[in-house]
Amino acid sequence: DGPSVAVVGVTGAVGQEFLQVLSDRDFPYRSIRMLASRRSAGHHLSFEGREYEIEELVPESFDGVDIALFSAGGSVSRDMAPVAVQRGAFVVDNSSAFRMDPRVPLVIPEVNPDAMAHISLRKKGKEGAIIANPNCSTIICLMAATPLHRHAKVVRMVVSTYQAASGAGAAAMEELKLQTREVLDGKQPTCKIFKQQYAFNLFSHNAPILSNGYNEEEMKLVKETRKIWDDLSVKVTATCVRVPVMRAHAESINLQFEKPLDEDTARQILEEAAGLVIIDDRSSNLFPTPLEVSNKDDVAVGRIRQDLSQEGNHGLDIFVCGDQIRKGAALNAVQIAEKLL
Ligand code: 11C
Repeated sequence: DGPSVAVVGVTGAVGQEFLQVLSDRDFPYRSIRMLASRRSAGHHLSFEGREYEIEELVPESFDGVDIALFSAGGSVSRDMAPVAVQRGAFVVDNSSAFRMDPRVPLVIPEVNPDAMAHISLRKKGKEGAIIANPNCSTIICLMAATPLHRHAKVVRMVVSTYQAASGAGAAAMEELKLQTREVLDGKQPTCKIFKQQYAFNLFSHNAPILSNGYNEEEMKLVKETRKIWDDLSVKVTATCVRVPVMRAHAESINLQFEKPLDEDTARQILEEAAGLVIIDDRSSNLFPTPLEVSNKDDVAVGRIRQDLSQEGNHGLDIFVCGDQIRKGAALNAVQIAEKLL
């Protein structure tokens, strides 16, 4: 008899993936509540051979719930996660609402599990707690950068992302499909989610631009990396781009290290790291692709090479791909929930 679980935002792309991952990993739940907005309430869905009615998310939804997996956007999290905690639930929150709150651990289980070591179902009092899931770009980046950082200490990291439609939700994925058909049929593409043509194009990430010229997605990479590595001195800069790919992000990462690190040692470190797969076949020019990692748990790493612009083996370039909905969101959250057990 495992914990009682609630999935908040069950009709969304990540909500649906929560269910898939819970099932794939045989997560030992006692009961499960399917929660969404009023619009979806009353609809039915089947999961692991049972029919469930989707319930409207209200404060009482959390009575008796041990673990609530949230992916219904920042404002729902801001409103309802504290309510869930007050009613005794541990919230694993996929939104950005609490990530930078110093009281809230921001966790990638392969990277910084100790940040949530003090929180567990067995030690639960009357109130629960919030644990934040990092942004997908940060998770995918740090899965590969962290093992190298542990070895040679990253002093500066330059990230360029190629981000999939899924990061903007199920409606953006539908828009990409629709636009692709429309453009091939010679029609004007429908632009509802994004302001500009997405199919057969790419553009700077759609997150709001801040006064420093970075967009919010880029600043998440900067701030979340510092928090997860518990290192305020690490220098991070990023350029985030939306590309017409369905569900996996790619990232080019340039690393500068305090200590020398040669590419053979780096490859060996990455081969041994949990949650990574190496695709680095120079002779056939085969490296990670978003399609290769789609619907897979592992983040793929390739193009592992010395950065020739840095003296004395102090720099490396790598290219990573990871499924945005899975390791970038649902899988990471379920792994956090497993740690709570
Ligand atoms: C994207 N990472 O790929 C974004 C979406 O802070 O959880 C998720 C934003 C977040 O567009």
